[in-house]
Amino acid sequence: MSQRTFSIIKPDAVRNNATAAILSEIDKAGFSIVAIKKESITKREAEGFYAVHRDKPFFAALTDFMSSGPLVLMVLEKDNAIADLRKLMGATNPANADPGTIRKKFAASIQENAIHGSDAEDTAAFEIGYWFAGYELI
Ligand code: 3AN
Repeated sequence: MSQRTFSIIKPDAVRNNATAAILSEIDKAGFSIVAIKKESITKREAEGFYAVHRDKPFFAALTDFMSSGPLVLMVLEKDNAIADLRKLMGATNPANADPGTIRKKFAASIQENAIHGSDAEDTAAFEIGYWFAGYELI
């Protein structure tokens, strides 16, 4: 069944001029782009987005990184979108990511790992609503 997920091309990948290459991987994997925007986000916006991680030791560094430069926010759609995007992304730590995955190809470290994808239906709904208004998703 057709499903939506939320994704970010993170500041490291945008800085490395990998945006178009990552969009091409997403396209080849059969996703359609429902909405897309390039933005610089504030530290406070990053903290709200990653609130589930607020007690983790990497929270301050992660939110500094996510607010360090422009990123690309996207809503993607296909059958089984949430699980399929996670597969295409590869493991959180690129050192453990399978060959051919986006993180294997484009990520440098567990923090600067090129792409975000929602991990479940409830988080996808929260994340889409956090960054996009209803009128942007028609
Ligand atoms: P994923 O992005 O694979 O769902 P999460 O949700 O566990 O991974 O972590 C969210 C983000 O936090 C990761 N994408 C990564 O940028 C960062 N992160 C996760 N674990 C670590 C860690 N041990 N050290 C530094 N940053 C981390």
